This record gives sequence, structure tokens and C-alpha cells, in this order.
Amino acid sequence: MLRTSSPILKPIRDKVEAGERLSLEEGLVLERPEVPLPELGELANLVRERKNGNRAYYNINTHLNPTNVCVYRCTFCAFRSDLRDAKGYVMSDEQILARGAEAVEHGCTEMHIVGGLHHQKDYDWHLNIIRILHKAYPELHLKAWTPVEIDWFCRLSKKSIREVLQDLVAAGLGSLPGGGAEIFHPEVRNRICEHKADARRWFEVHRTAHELGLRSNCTMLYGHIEQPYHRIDHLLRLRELQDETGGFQTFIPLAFHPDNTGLSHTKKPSSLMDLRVMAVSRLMLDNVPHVKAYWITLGIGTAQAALSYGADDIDGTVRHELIYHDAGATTPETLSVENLRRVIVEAGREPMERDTLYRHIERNGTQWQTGATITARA
Ligand code: V47
Repeated sequence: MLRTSSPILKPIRDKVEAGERLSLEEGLVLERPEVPLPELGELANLVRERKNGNRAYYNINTHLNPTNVCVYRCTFCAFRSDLRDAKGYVMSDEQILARGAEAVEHGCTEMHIVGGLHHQKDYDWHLNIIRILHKAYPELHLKAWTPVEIDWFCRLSKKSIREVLQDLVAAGLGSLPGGGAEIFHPEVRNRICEHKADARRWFEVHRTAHELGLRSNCTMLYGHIEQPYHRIDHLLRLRELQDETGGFQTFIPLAFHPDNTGLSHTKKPSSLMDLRVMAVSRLMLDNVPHVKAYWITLGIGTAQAALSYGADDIDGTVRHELIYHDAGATTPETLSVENLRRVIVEAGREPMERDTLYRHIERNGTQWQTGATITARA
């Protein structure tokens, strides 16, 4: 039984307590400012603890962005570069392999790989990144390329989504990250990233990945020009595919960082908005096992609070993160395992290391082995 008492939340509270699904209209109620945030948090926490108990997951991971040169000009992006800009770069195979070596030295279980769409790099250049890393470091899980990139590879190779994903799996791809989702609704998408893969294509890539047995994540970029309706619509579209395939592991709400972007006139979302979006996401996405409070974008304090507002994961050690730091993130570049665990314990949760596929990791320093699969209750 919950302590909440607000009349506006009563019918929703009854449904959540009974484990029933919330509608679009109810999602819009949750978004209303008169709904007290602590009560919303308490409801989301009920779902979070039902699914994942007191545990909070983290992993030991690193990022790789092979190039920032990009043909697209998404207004929210501070990372992209033109080929001739001073900040433009392309990594060589040696540099990429050195990153793999560094990851293994640090005991990483995962490398998160995304980048710009470089108009002078062919399909095989991208495939080769996965191939050489997997060959040299087969123990490292490669979580790579968003649907925006997969769609680009389809154009480069004239292959279907399925064929491209099959090529990538054969090269060593482990799973897909959640990026490129932004906001699906065309009223927003057409204003912030009109050139790139639309919602239909984004879902086609994840559906095909799930059909091939791959797991993937999903995200939502919030706190820019979108309205509450667009966020709820976004969450319901994700919930619909998850009903169909069950292939999403975790949802990550991504707080917009405006510095050095085409939307630099907008303000970064407040911590209160971050917590509201976290809680609403947990309540609406009743079929996604995990919700992640990505500390890089939220900041440590808000990520800690988010562990009581629906989130059960804080991502990982992270290293070489550029997308948020180019856009003004003031969080550190990496957190040590000791610090990650301290952050979780301070938030009153029990830290548990996981791999990308949510299997428990048994670790002794940089040596590790995969244990049992962690199952979140439906
Ligand atoms: O798709 C880009 C977002 C995403 C900005 O799957 C921005 O585990 C805020 O998807 N302010 C990439 N957000 C990051 C991403 C991700 C991160 C961590 C873990 C996982 C996972 C996925 O970052 C992009 C876009 O939505 N983004 N620029 C910005 N200025």
C-alpha cells in the first residue's frame, strides 16, 4: 500500500498497484505539473522495486566514436563536424585497436560504438571496425550502431536491414544501443533531424534486430522543443514494439544538453524535470525490464535520486564520452568502479555489476566471468 494521497493520481495509483497498463490519457495526466513529483516517484518506485528489487546495475564499459564527420545536421547535436573543420577526425585501425586494448586492460566488458556518417567512408570501413575489434578482443561485447547508421549502411551497400545486420553479426556485433530515437513524432522530428531515418525506419531496424535474436536498448531525447504529448506518444510507440518482440532491455531517457548546438537558446532540463520524465517512463513502459539513469547526462546527484524515481541502472564507468561533453556536460569523463558503487550505495541501493545482456558479472580485478542472467519480473 502506498502513502500517496493526491486525488488526481488516485485512479492511476489504483491501476499501478493492480499491475494494469496505463493509457495515453493517463500518461498525459502524469505529465501535469500539479501531480506532485514525490507521489509520482513513489508510484514509479513501486514498479521499479517490483521488477528489480533493491538492486541497481552498472557495467564496466568504454565508448568509441570512430569519426565525428557527419553528413547530417541534427540541430541538437554538438558532436558532429564537417570534414574540413578543425575538430573533424577519423580514427585509424591502429587507434581503434588501441582503444580495444585499453578497454581490456581496464576490465571492460562492453564497448559502445557510434559515430558520424562520414560521406567518404564505405560500408566495409564500418564493418571492418567491428571485425578487427572482435577478432582482437572477442571477450569485449560490441554494442554498436544506431538505426540511423544501419539505415546509412543500407544505402551504402544497397543491402536490406536484415542483410546489413547479418553482416555485422558475422563480424562480431553483440547488440544495438538505443540512440537515434530522439522524438519519434514528426511534429518534432521534422524540426530537429529531418534528414535522418524516420520513426518507421528506426522501428524497422529494431524489429529486424530482435527477429535475428539481437537485444537492443531504446532512448528518448527530452527537454528541447517537444511537448508532454510528444513524450507520451514516443513511450507508447516503444511499448508497442516491445509487446511484439520483447527485444528491448533498457530504456534511457536522455536529458538535452544545449551548449554548442543549434538549440543553444533553450535551457537544459531541470533536475525536477529529469526525475519526472524518469518516473513517467517507468510507469508507461510496463514491459521494458530496465530503466537507466545515465549519470553522464543527469549528473551524479540526479542519477542517485533517479534510482528512487524508477531507474534501476546507472550505465557504467564510461570513458572517452564525446557526445555530451561536446554539448556542455560537466560530469567527469569516467567514474571508477569504487565510485560507481559508492554512488549506488549512497542512494540506498545494492550495486550489481552486469554485462550488456544483463548477466551478472563475477569479478576479480580486471578478470571476470559471466554468471546467471538477471531476470526482471514482468
Ligand atoms: O541519439 C545527441 C543524444 C544519443 C545530444 O544504449 C544528445 O546503452 C543530449 O543513445 N544533448 C546517443 N542528448 C547516446 C545514446 C546512449 C547513451 C548511453 C547509453 C546508451 C545505451 C545509448 O545522444 C543520440 C541523441 O539522442 N544526443 N546530442 C545533446 N546535445
